[in-house]
Amino acid sequence: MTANLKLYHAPRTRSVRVRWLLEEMGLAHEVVPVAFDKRPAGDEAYAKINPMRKVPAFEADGEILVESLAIMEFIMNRYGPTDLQPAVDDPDYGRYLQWFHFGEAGLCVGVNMVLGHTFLLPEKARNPAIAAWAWSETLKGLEFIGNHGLADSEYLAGDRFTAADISVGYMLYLLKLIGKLGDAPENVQAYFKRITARESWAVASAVD
Ligand SMILES: N[C@@H](CCC(=O)N[C@@H](CS)C(=O)NCC(=O)O)C(=O)O
Repeated sequence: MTANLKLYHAPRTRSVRVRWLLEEMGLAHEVVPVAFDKRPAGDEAYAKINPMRKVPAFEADGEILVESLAIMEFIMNRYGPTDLQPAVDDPDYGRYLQWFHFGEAGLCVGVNMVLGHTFLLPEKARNPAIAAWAWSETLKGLEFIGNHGLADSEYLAGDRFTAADISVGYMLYLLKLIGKLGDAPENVQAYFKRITARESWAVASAVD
């Protein structure tokens, strides 16, 4: 029986990751728009889906999940197998897992603090020292990607596109949106162009 899959989505947010994965896997799904012009996201009805009123949320045959990377793992394990996720006995499994999580865990603190202290907080609440520290943490992450993740391969987990590229690729997209990707190492910028040349990206990143 076909699964009933719903992605609660707002353009430019982390739900882009899940949309990108669903497109890559060719899984039929419904996209439910969540208002993101004010915070928290969505309305009171959406609070029943995600009590934190953040995006993404995902519904699979009535079961609801939040956290973009957990949702991706759930989809790949339940509706795979897929080449987007190397198997545990694949030599690239370890590096895949590392970069998959690095996209959120490793990069999130720096990028979120840059966002907060450069754009999101009211001007009076922004702290230049925190913004500078957060940017240096973000640059450290970008250099790690450039010097290690992409040192000997076109993709983070080796010679093929995987969900690790979706995970990290979203953070690069966020940096691009705030005008900061131009400060990333050149091979990281070239990598971003490479992964966003895929057809699946055009659908995942659509803003209307
Ligand atoms: N770690 C979570 C982060 C979710 C998150 O913070 N989403 C942002 C959009 S990218 C959001 O909904 N922010 C609205 C808010 O914080 O009120 C994930 O990966 O899903």
